[in-house]
Amino acid sequence: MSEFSFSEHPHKRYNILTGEWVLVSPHRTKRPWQGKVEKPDLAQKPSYVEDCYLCPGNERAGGAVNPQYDSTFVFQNDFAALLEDTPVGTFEKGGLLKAQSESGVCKVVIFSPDHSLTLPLMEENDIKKVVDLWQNEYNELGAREDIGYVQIFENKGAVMGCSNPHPHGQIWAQRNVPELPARKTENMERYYAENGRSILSDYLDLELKEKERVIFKTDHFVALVPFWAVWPYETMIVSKRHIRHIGEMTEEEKADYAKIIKKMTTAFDNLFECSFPYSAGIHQSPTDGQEHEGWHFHMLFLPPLLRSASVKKFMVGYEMMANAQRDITAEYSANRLRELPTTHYKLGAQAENA
Ligand code: H2U
Repeated sequence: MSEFSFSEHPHKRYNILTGEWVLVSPHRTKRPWQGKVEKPDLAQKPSYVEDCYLCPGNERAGGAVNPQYDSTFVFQNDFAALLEDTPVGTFEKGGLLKAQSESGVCKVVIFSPDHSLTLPLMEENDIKKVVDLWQNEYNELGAREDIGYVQIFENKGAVMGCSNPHPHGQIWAQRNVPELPARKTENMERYYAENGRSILSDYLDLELKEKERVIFKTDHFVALVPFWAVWPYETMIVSKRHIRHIGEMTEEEKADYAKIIKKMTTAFDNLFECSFPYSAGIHQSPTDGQEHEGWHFHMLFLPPLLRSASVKKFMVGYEMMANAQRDITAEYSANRLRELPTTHYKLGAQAENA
């Protein structure tokens, strides 16, 4: 029998942040693929849509009217999943039925007044304003006694359940630290206690030496496909400096963060020449009053597409019953994303037609 090679043989990879495994089956990528490849999406969307509940000056579903905002705009979600005035309480029966009350604040963050834009099509300066807003919200919500964790995220594309193409994201801030960030807290802090260094600083050093999973670097950030990625083109943006949360970012770092967000989302759109759907979110230290010295800021992009603008990966069957699984390796995905043009395909087409 030949020697084990993770580019050839089925294997499991370990996620050092969550403690979960993913099954990788690289040999399956040798299956023939003659599926469809769509024409590039070159449709020009309007900048303002009369019945869009997020456009400036329009009425929202709950009856409130948006101001004539000209940059970013944040408001309390009219259909919030968490409510501020929920009393603290627990429920327990025979150790078998357990419940705990949860309170919090849900907000909607509009990235731009222009309905036709998405992050990759926005100017870096305007993405920086979104980053500024995220920083303010993290600082303000996180300072509250009743908020232990602030989750900033974006659902993009109908396939991800996004309700409206107007560029926007959300913030859910709550009393207790939710599942995934809680698991990351445990693993990051154990590593820090044992090694005196952030686990992601050490991981980044290793990835920068190995190079094969790094997509690109800017002055202060690195974009890479994590060794343990589950989604075909899952990527992570990690700060080079060990910062625990967005509140610690300097002006220069925020501008650079906007730059790498634009680069990353442009590469995504260019991959299948479509507005690339994903769920993206920031993982950072809880705001529960503890120091969290081991926490290291990072952002995750979890896109569902696999082979084209419409062929997505399904997390079904074995994945639902047993374990996450992928075919193409993280190294293959990083290589594809790295080699894409740096100009957005739509902007390239505009330049050609000019
Ligand atoms: P998505 O990011 O998944 O598209 O969700 C948009 C949010 O906007 C959703 O949580 C809220 C919905 O409750 N919303 C309002 O707060 N006001 C509205 O007028 C419509 C949608």
